[in-house]
Amino acid sequence: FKRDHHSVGIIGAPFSKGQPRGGVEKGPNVIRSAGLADKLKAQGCSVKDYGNLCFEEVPGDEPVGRVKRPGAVGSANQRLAHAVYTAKTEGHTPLMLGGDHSLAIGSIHGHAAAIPGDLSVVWVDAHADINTPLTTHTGNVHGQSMSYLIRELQSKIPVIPQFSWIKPCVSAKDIVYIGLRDVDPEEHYILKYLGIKVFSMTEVDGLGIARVMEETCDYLFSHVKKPIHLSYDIDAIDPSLTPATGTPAVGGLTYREGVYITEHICQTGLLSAVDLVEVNPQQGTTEAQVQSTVDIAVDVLLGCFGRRRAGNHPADYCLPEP
Ligand code: 6HN
Ligand code: MN
Ligand code: MN
Ligand code: MN
Repeated sequence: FKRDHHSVGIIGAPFSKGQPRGGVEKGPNVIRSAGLADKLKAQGCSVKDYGNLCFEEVPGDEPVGRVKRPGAVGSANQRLAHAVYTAKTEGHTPLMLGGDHSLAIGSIHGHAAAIPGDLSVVWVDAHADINTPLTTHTGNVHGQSMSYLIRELQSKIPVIPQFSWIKPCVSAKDIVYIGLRDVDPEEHYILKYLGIKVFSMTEVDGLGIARVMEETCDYLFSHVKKPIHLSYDIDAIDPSLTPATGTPAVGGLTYREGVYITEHICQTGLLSAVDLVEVNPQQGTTEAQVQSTVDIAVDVLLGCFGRRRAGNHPADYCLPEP
């Protein structure tokens, strides 16, 4: 059992153009305002906040095929990849606060570039986000992120000039999905075709979250233990708890399951970078809905970085003497 002390490198990515709804660019600031950095420090982490990235306007950003906003999505992710690479190289565990889930392209790309070997990806989401530019129905890149990163899928990806900097850097066998329940037919085919490991909500129901996490780690660690990239879409949690998100799907993870995933991954000692995406304060209908979504996002992140529900104390704590 390892208890590692992370130095967390927070990177705000206020980007929304991987999908059509405004508001998700406010995610980084609402999550910070809930006290994330102080809470991480209180549980023994060091924190470096790199602030929010600035993303440029891309004029005349016409679709390429079905893919919407390729210029904005391409350049934002290229910038993010550099920021994650820098944070990782400076010795921090990058924590990317989105923004929409198209940002996983840059985050995973920058992470992969900063480590010597391959990484593994744990993707916690209601959705698989694995449409190719040719299978997508919506054209939204947040539903396609993984397709650009998986080596085995590249023969199916047409050229998009704005994405030409992306080098596929993840093997299909190094990916585990948890929480799926809203998967397009073409995505379902891709998951089977590539033999990707999936724990949908059916497996969470059947096995329980403890076995799901045990099997996730057995699967990922069966060869070499690779650093883990955790990409956590807040819509993995049930929308009764986290309603302030753009593409809610009924029948999601409970609070306890959502936090258990992070506690378990933390204790592997292999967590190497984290994304927390799709918190959209404008999608909540009441202030309480927004607060609940943000508070749960913070608890998920505290779980990633050492918080345990059994209680916590500093390693150097001494009982006061009478
Ligand atoms: N997300 N499968 C749908 C699409 O547009 O391709 C939904 C994607 C949701 C993406 O939640 O990050
Ligand atoms: Mn997603
Ligand atoms: Mn590498
Ligand atoms: Mn999702």
